[in-house]
Amino acid sequence: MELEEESLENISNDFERVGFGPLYNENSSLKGKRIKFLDTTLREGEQFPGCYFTNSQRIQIAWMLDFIGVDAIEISPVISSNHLEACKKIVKAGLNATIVAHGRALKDDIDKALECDAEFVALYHSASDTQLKYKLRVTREKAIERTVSALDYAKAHGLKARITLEDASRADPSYLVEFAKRLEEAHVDRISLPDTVGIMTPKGMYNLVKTVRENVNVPLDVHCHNDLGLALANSIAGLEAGAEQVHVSVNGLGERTGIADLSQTALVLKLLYGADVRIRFNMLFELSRLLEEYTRIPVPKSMPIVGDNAYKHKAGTHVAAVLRNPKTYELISPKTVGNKRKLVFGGLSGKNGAEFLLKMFGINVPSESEKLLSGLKSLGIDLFELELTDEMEEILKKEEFLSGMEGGKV
Ligand code: HCA
Ligand code: CU
Repeated sequence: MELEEESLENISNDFERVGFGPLYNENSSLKGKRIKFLDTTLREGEQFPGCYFTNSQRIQIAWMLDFIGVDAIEISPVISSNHLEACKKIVKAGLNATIVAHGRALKDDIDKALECDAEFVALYHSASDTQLKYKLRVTREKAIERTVSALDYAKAHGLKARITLEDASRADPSYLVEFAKRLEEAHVDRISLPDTVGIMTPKGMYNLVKTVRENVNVPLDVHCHNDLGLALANSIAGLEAGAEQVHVSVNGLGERTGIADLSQTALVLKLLYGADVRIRFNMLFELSRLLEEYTRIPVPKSMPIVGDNAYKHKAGTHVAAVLRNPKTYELISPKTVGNKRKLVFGGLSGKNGAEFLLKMFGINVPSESEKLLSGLKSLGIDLFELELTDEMEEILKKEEFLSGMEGGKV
């Protein structure tokens, strides 16, 4: 029997999976709304300490991101001649995703984007007094003038332009609105509102985006840092307030503790909010591992969705339940995102797990499984783990495990 691949559509309509949970989730403005993804692994991601790429890796990553379905890929051509070369090659590759050349709101950086033939630039300029005073040593008015003149220069050269109001979350709201209005007058194409130091609560991020949204009619991006672990929640809140593009990176890579992770953002938006997310979910695991290999930065086992533990079951009661029907402890099938289901055997194993192990060796004697179980318990460690391949799950069904499954779907 063919094992069906579950789509996320099926899962959100699968009552056994979602149960009554959705009753508690308020109806969101994101339901059915198309959310755009800008992946900045090649720009923000490379700012993760220890992360750097070769140019062939950069190009390979861009191809993968494009295949996975992100709307925009951000890269900075201004960092080095290698980055410039990579940006040129990625623009030339003719991907579906828009290539966004990131740099400062300076003529020189815009010239680099032009040299790459990029169609879209993203120019950042600080908006908080702290950064204006200590980082740039400019007045508020000078900051607006500079940015508008960089924007004029970019537009005069036929570029589409996003302006990032860096450190937006710490900026004076009235100044932030004034800045955004001046950019709108100068025909900016998008404005990015970053929580640069990760100080927002979800409600705060909602209010920040809403404030700007109510004052300018320009598409907004959200870019949330994870310093306190709220990057994902804050990004979603910003989208609920009307931003329509979210910045993500693979494995959440980025400066310090990084930004919202691509897999988590995509899955939460699709599964929990019912948003229109055009990402190939079944490639997420592979993409995450590709980045782990290139960066040599390990993906934590506990990482949601793509982590090694995401679909691994250990306690005896859990293993027993999963062996009957994985829906008991899994909110999606690991296959949906390209990950694998695993079982741990050792000190926390139970009767069903021990029976299962022996059955695999053709031993179907209850007293033997009791011996095995007491052996495992006296060892008291996690002895080994087993990955449940499709073939193994077929065998399991013949052996009357997974008996709670309907239609062979796991
Ligand atoms: C940076 C700052 C930035 C910009 C975000 C953006 C931030 O490292 O250049 O361009 O949308 O977090 O403010 O990453
Ligand atoms: Cu950032």
